[in-house]
Amino acid sequence: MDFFTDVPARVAYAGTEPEPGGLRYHVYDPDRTVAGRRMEDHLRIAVCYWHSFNWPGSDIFGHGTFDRPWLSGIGDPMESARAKQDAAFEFISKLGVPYFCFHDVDMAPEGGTLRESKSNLDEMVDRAAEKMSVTGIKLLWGTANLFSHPRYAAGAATNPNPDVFAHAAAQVRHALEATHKLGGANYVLWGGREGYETLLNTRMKQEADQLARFLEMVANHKRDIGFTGTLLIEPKPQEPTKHQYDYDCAAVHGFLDRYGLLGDYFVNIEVNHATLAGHSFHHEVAYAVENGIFGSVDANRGDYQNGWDTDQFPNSVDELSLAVYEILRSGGFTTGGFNFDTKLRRQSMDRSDLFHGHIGGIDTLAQALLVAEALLDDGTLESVRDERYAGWKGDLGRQILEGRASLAAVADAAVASDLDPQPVSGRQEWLENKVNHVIWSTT
Ligand code: XLS
Ligand code: NI
Ligand code: NI
Repeated sequence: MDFFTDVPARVAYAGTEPEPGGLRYHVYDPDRTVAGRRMEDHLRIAVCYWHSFNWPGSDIFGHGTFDRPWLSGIGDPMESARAKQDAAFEFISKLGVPYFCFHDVDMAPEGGTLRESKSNLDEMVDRAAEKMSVTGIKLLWGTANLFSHPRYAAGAATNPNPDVFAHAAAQVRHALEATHKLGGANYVLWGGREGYETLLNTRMKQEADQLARFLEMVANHKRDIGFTGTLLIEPKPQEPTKHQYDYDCAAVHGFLDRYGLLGDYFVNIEVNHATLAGHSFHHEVAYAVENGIFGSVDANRGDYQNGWDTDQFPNSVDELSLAVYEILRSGGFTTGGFNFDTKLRRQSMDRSDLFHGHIGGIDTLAQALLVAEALLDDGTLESVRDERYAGWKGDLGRQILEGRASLAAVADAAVASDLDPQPVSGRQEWLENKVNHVIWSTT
């Protein structure tokens, strides 16, 4: 069944052709070469199943507003799931992007038992595999929803009840195997309720031990089944819980290090989660890249006046360019990509609004990629950093970093030579101007 009949078979690149704002890309040109790779291969764009096809536009104060016929009135839950899958693949294929992402419960309805849920998912995964082979659409990542059902109200792996842990294990095992079957490039774990509502009833260390054990089991199972994709943890500081353990990249990094899981897990950084944690997206990407845990990105942004996860489509080149620059200078994505974990606003109720949201977000990312390439070619940021830290390549710097100097030795030498280092300018405004000039002149 076709659902987006007003939209051409493929949203095309129209360059600088007039009529911006139509169903055309104005920057995203999949075949254009940027820093030695096709634009499509750099950005590795994915559409998400949940907000785009499984969400009716409801919020905590009101019902769904969207025109989504596959969500209502099409037969039994499996019949609806099939219609939803038709809509999803029609949309992604018309949008012309290479990937999608899903949770188990987005793709197939939960059954009355684990066994029934598994058989529903198996059927829908086989159907998805067929659609993927016909359309060429690939899976960026799969995941399990361990946060919607009331059984997970007190967490999944961090639940005080080990039966809930075991239920989550069954769900993740199956979602991981489904991801493997569909040739997924990654598998994501977002710990939506792996946190607490109140410390009055919570043992943090006990819960962290449980979570680490869970992650270790998942990594072992990945090896057992021969899944070669990357396991990703998606940090978020809070919402729905008051406090989420995977607070930000630094907290996840520390956790992985503490439990011997470094190398098994990387991070999926969401722009909106970075800002909720009080960081910039640029900060989170730079932290992950420099510490060797960078994996993938959820490109949805927040709203500066709202303190929750509004999941909006990215629309600021200025904000994204520096983060994309960090990704590009580190060699770009390996298995990761830009997933649109994005929600339309509740008043954007037409089916075509889903296209406009994605088209604008994808063009924004494409423009940020061009700016990142220009910043790399320009080289100023790199040479300024090199110069700023040059002292650490000298004798004193090397002795300190290589652990060959004691505090007393360094102190004695400083006193003996009457050391009197002079402060130098960090040139922040000059650098900011430089970045702006590159942004303004990039086409
Ligand atoms: C919620 C998260 C979620 C994950 C996948 O805030 O972003 O959508 O990406 O479970
Ligand atoms: Ni996300
Ligand atoms: Ni989110």
